[in-house]
Amino acid sequence: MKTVFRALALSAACAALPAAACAAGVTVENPFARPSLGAARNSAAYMTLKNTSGQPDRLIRAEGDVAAEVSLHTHLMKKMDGRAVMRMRPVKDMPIPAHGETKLQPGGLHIMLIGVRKALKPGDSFPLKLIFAHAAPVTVTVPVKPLSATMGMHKMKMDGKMMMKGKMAPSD
Ligand SMILES: [Cu+2]
Repeated sequence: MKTVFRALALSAACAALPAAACAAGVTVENPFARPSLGAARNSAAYMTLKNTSGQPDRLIRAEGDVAAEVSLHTHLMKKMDGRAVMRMRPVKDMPIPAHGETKLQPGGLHIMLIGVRKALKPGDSFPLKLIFAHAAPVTVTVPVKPLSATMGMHKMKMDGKMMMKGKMAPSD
């Protein structure tokens, strides 16, 4: 099931903006988050960002009341004691190519939710506001999916490419 959210504020804002800015647009497909686990109270949100315009754009911030801290993160593989270990780190922004897309997915780019205000369970949902360098802000409703559904891609990717050297660290 795919859900498409469109940038709504564009037409209203267009009158006041140069033509190039009016053309800017990002749509969000298939947003989802994983449940928060145990006492850690952390979660992560994933989605596909599609740039419908002819100019590159960037996701520069995400905002929401769902967690004490909402930040842009990526995963990196690091070697520790000869083993490959997943580590997260914040990123300044997430580039979205002109007429292209950027996928936020388990094991890669994600919107980190640190300190969720209440435990997130499958079936819950919450709003998240996405702020872009050019396109109008988009607020999406993010459903929480079961861990098995959100880890599926992660596992496949890891098994295929990166599991040769041993254990994964717990990753958010
Ligand atoms: Cu993270």
